[in-house]
Amino acid sequence: MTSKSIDQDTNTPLGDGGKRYLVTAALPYANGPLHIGHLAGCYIPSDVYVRYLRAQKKDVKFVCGSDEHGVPITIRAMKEAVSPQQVVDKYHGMIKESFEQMGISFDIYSRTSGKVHHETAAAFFTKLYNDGLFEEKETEQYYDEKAKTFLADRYIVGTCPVCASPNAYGDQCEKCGSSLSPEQLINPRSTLSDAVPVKKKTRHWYFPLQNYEPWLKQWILEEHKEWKNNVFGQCKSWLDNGLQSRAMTRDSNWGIKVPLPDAEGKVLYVWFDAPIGYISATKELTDKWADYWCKEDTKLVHFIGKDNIVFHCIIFPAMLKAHGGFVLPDNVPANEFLNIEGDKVSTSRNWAIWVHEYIKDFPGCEDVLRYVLCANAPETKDNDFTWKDFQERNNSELVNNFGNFVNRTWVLMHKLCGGKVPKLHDSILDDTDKILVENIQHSTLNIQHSIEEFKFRDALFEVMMLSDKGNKYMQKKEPWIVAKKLESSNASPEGGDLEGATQKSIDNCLHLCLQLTANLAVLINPFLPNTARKMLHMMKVMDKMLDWQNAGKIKLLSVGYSLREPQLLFRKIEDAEISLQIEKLKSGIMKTEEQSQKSEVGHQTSGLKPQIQYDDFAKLELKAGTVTACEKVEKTDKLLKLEVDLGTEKRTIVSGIALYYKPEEVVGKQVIVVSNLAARKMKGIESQGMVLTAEDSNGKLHLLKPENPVDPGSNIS
Ligand code: B3M
Ligand code: ZN
Repeated sequence: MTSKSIDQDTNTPLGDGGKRYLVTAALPYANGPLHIGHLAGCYIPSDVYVRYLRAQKKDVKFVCGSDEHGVPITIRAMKEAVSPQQVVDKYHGMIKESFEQMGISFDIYSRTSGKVHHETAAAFFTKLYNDGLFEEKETEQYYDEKAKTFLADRYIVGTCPVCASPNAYGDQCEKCGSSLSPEQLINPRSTLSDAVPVKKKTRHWYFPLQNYEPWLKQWILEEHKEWKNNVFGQCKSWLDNGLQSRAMTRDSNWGIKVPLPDAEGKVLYVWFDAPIGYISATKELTDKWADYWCKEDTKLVHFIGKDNIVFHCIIFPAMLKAHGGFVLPDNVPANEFLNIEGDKVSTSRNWAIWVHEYIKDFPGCEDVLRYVLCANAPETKDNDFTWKDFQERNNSELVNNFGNFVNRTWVLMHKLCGGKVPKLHDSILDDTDKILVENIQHSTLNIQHSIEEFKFRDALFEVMMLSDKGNKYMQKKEPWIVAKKLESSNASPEGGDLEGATQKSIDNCLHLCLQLTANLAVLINPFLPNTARKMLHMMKVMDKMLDWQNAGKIKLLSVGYSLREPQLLFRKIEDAEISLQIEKLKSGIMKTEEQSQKSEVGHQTSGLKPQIQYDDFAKLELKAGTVTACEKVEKTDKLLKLEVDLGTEKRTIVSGIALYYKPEEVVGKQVIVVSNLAARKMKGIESQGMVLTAEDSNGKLHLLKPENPVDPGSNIS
């Protein structure tokens, strides 16, 4: 093989006629910090793809931003007892910073509370409205009469009909995972006011998805058979089940106001406005936004998690089609979910690894996380992240394979070749050398094909295989042994020929290892950009070397060029660091379990209660009372019926303490009564108030009483 044939161009273009690309990554809700499940789901893959396209010199824009509307935000605001605006301001900033630190290279990270977005989304709605594409319908929905507001499913809690957890939401029970509708909850209550919700009529604008069904079937099931199996499969099942009208507005005061005259208190449905956020972000990014959204030769790619498939493959495309004038997604490569240590990520249970904490705990190891999340990405099925696997991959794959190859090459080049790129002696290239060169070219093609097919795990694996081949090549060539031989032959009088041949073979080995290192920098760059930069520094070359067209070439470093000292690319991660992380994960979840137990004391409902003002507390009337009679409520295990003397009156109160007290134990005790609580029927008995209890760590309830006896009816404050 001659050096000319070695250096042939192995890069096929993307085969897309030089299209322009618009790549989007799902807009994360600004209701909490970023966790590694987010990164694995769509931000690492989209970033790898975009970095690859940029290295291919493609015209590409990469847009994202915070999703700042909808119920997730208002719920968080309630939890933190602040306004929705404060919530989004806080988390937008945190999320943006985490993305930057992880090297997610958006061209713009916008937010849906921005002016451009409000205008864009409202105009989109108006266009569909003016074209007569919405159906206006009146339906009955749950309403909180105290808080004077309609309730989204998430705002309703009650007892789960499946597992009897007292804190199930109107759409899902987080304890047993059942998905529910508010009608199924036993004793439903509003999380806003604790009121029992009532059904009330409300008017909304519905988008008739069924009208787009034939077109969607043709477009997805016939024209996009190449979409990933998980994505195609979900679309098919939605389409097979038949589509229905979907409300595109909600009753709320947080969101984008419905741009119609008589629509007070109505906002756009968050899943109507959020995807339009991709358009608004592009508008903010460039005056040429319409090139990316309206010109047919744009390739629009949405990276998302699997729970967003229907919105990106069915609803948003139908909206775009209805509006007209926009391109449709070319592909929607959705990932499945990443579990942690065998368990589903749950932010409410704090079973999550937060990106900002990782960055603090492992400074300078951002690429390691990128590596592990990509090497173990949930591309075709849910996958598990474990700290042990993280350590193992770092130590054996990054440190011992990739890092080791680069380091060895550098150390030996300094030792045996005077710190300069040695010559390549074509005349003595042997099969081992030629195979290495072929491997570089072959891997390059495999890597680019895998990336273009959104198979980032395979692509990264191929890069690692190539550096492994480098290690094996070096091991076979053993330039350090050759050098020893050379040294000893120098001492012998007839060493002449041997000397020439061996120095040449050392040169060839290190020349090829250096060219391989340069290739590895190009190939690893989309995945581990910081590592690629470090390698550039060691090679004293410019960013331009990372252009994809250089991949597969073996003349990237010129003969005689002097290179810097080696710099370690990765460090070993110790057992102690890993144990610490595992402990941290487990103690995080323990803390939240303790907190939620505490919040259940006194039969609190949800642990979601916002802070209250003194005036709220003052609405409660609490009195001391004395129990004068008590009996079990028939046909229940848990309830006792108490007669309580409140001084001026007697009350009947039903209390759930039968498992802990015999009726005769209660008679004569002083108790604390919520005396202005609306009466409630329990098992046919009207309960006229509530007695307060404390729950111990075994879940046992203890009646509360004044420290010393007081007159019945005494005020408690
Ligand atoms: N914020 C949902 C999510 O984070 C949503 C994505 C919007 S993309 C337009 O799962
Ligand atoms: Zn349940």
